[in-house]
Amino acid sequence: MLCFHTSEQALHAPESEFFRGQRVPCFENPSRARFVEDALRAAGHPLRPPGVDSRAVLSQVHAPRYLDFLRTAWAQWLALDGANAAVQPFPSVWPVRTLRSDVEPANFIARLGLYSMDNGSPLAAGTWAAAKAAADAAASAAQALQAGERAAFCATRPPGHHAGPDFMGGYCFINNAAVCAQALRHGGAARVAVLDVDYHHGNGTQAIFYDRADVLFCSIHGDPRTEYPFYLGHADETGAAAGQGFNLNLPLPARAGVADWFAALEQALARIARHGADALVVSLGLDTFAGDPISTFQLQTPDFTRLGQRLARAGLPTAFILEGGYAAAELGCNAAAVLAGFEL
Ligand code: SP5
Ligand code: ZN
Repeated sequence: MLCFHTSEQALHAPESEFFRGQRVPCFENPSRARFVEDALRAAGHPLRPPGVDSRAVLSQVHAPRYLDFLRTAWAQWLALDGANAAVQPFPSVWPVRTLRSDVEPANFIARLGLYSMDNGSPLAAGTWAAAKAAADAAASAAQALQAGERAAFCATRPPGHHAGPDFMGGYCFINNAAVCAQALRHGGAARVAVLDVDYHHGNGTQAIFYDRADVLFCSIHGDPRTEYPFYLGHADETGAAAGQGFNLNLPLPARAGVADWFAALEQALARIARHGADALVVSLGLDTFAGDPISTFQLQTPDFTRLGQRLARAGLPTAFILEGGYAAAELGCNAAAVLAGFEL
């Protein structure tokens, strides 16, 4: 399968995140992509850098002032104090209900909070370069499908599905799956489906397409009553305005078993078939793996082969975008298992 990778991914090297008040090493780190690249290469898949500039598509899925902030955030941070080069900033204040988000504060940390949903996604010197390269790969995957490829895989990071129209969070900055779906629409696909199988609900992707009927969003994830991102992903979120009926959430309880997970997959694929999509974008989180350190589902490596096989049976041009998955050493063989199943 045609695979895209980016050397820029290594430039986004977040050091730590907070867990129960303590700093712990960031689960989302450059080794993840290296494990995936190595496994794909070993399995004989071609790995290429992206050839498409996603710039025109980015402003169709994200707010211009958010993109301006992300692109210049590190320079703004350094402008405060040259010593900040050695420090990765976190937000500490957010415009929640009753507070205003229309006025950009002059204070950098306040701006960082305005454009963040959590304090779990540290900015690094190369965050913009890495996120933009991953978005370019997503746009390149869309172009490959339009040129007649059956499928393409983006072995990229940082992930994207928590990034909303104007905010980062959940290790995500630019919504790569949304970029891919929008690029497919731009390139002539009348209807696109996004299937999000990451352990966590793809709140950003849902928000970006919530009032649209042309892009169907389906997600299987841990119940937000107990699992991140907590504030979106319930079954009663079915879309708004023209998008009413074009959002399907299939939350499963924490620790749900493999049979329940594949039953939810059948429900999602039935809805996708009814959509009459011209192309499928898979937000491929591999944090449903039993060995994942921050998640509770039970999938084993052979289940990822079964997933790939089932997705191939949907019969659609398919772009896979890597999202989460934090058992880094097993990430490569699990990703390769999906591709092997798809090509069986
Ligand atoms: C793309 C993606 O998968 N983002 C997930 C972001 C999750 N961030 C919150 C992590 C909370 C860690 N909880 C650890 C529980 C260990 N038992
Ligand atoms: Zn996840």
